[in-house]
Amino acid sequence: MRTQVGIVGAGPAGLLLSHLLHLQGISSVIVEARSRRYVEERIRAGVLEQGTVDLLNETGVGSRMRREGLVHHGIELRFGGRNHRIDFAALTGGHGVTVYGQHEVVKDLIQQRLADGGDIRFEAADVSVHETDSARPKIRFTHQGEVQELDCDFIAGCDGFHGICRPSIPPAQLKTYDRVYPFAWLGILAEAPPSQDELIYANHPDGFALYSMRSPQITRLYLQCRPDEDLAQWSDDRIWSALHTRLGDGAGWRLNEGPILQKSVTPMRSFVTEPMRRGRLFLAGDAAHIVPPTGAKGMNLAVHDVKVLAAALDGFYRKDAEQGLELYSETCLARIWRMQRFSWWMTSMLHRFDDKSDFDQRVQLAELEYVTSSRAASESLAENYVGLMRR
Ligand code: RFL
Ligand code: PHB
Repeated sequence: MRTQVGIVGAGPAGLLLSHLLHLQGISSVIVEARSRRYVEERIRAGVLEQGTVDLLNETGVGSRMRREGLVHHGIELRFGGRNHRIDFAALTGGHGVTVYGQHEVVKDLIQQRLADGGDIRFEAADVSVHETDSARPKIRFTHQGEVQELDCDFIAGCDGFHGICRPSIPPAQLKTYDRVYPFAWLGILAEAPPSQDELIYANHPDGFALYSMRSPQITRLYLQCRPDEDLAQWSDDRIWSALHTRLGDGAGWRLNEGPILQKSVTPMRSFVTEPMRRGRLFLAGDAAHIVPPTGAKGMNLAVHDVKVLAAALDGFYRKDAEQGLELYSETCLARIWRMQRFSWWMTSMLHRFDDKSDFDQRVQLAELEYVTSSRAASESLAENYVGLMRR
C-alpha cells in the first residue's frame, strides 16, 4: 500500500490534516487504534477559538458547528463568593469563542473524509513506524487480521500523548519539558439544561470548579480532585453537593441538576517536545505537547499544528520547497509556548495548591482581584483566551 502522507491517529489533528491535504490534492491514509464509535463518543474539549472556527468553516466542515455551536463573548470568574465577568467582546474588539464539543468536530470530519473517499483504518493493532530518516518511511499495522505495510513520503504522528510516534524517536534527539500538577479534574456530563449562558471558572477554598455546557440540554462540569482519585468515592450526591458549594455566588445562583451520563478523571500536566520533527516524521497535537485544560487550548493548538503542516506539505509538493517543513517545528512552538504560559497561568491562578503557604494563597487572590479590576490585566486574559496572537 502506498500514500503520500501516512497519518497515525484519528483525533482532531489527524482527521483535520487528512481533510486539508485532500483539499490540496495530496493523498493520505489514517491508521487509528480505536473504533469509529469510540473516537466519535470520546468526550473532551469544548471551546473553539475563532481561528479554529474560521478554518473549519473555510474548508467546508463547519455547517453543523454554525447551527449547533454556542458563541460566547465572555466568561465568569468566581472567587471570594463573588462573581466577575470578563467581557471578551469589549476587551478584544468583538471577538469570542464557540462552545462545540470536540467529539462533534471529530464526527463532522470523519463524515466529510468518508464522503470524499478518504481512507481511515479504524481498529488497527500493533501500529509502528519505520525508516523515518529515509525518503520512504513506513507504517506497519495489523488490520482485520492482516499485517499491512503503508509506504509513505511523510508520516504525521497525530496519535496523542500516549501514542507510538514520539517514543519512536531516540530520546537523545528530543528535549522534553514536563510539569505534572498535584491535582486532577473530575469531569461529568449531565443531562441538565445549562443554568446560564457563559462558562464559570471558580476558585474556592475546597478547590477549583468549572461550569460549561455542550448543548441546550447538556451541562459539562468539572471539580478539582486528587490525581489518584477513586471515582467510586464520588456518588452523584457528593458531586452535586461539591459543585453547588464551589460554584455558588452567595447571591442565589442555581445550578441545574440532572442524571449524570458520564464521569471521568483527567490528570493535569504541561508537556512540550522539541523539535516536533525527526527526518520525515512530524509530530502534531497532543503527540508533541500537552496543556492543562484550564485555558481550553489543547485542541486549538492541535488544529494550528496541522494547519502549518498542511501548508508546509503543500509547498513541498507544489513548489518542491522544503522551507515550510524545515520551519514547521519552530513556527508551531512559538504559539505552543505562548499557550503553555497561558494555560499554566490560568491553572496556577484558579486551583487550590495544598503545598502552598498562606502567603502564596493571598497572592493568588490578589492576582484574581487584579485580573478582574484592571482593564490591562483582563485584556491580557481575554486576548489569550480567544486566541489572538499579536506579536
Ligand atoms: P487525540 O485527540 O488524543 O487523538 C489521538 C488519536 O490517536 C489514536 N492513537 C493511536 N492510533 C494508532 N496507533 C496508536 N498506537 C495510537 N495511539 C493513540 C487515539 O485513539 C486517538 O484517536 O489527539 P489530538 O488529535 O492531538 O487532539 C488533541 C485534543 O484531543 C486535546 O488537546 C484536547 O482534548 C484538550 N482539551 C481541550 N482542548 C481545547 O482546545 N479546548 C478545551 O476546552 C479542552 N478541554 C481537553 C479539555 C482535554 C481534556 N481531557 C480529557 C484530556 C478538557 C479535558 C477534560
Ligand atoms: C469543556 O467544556 O469541556 C471545557 C471548557 C473550558 C475549559 C476546559 C474544558 O477550560
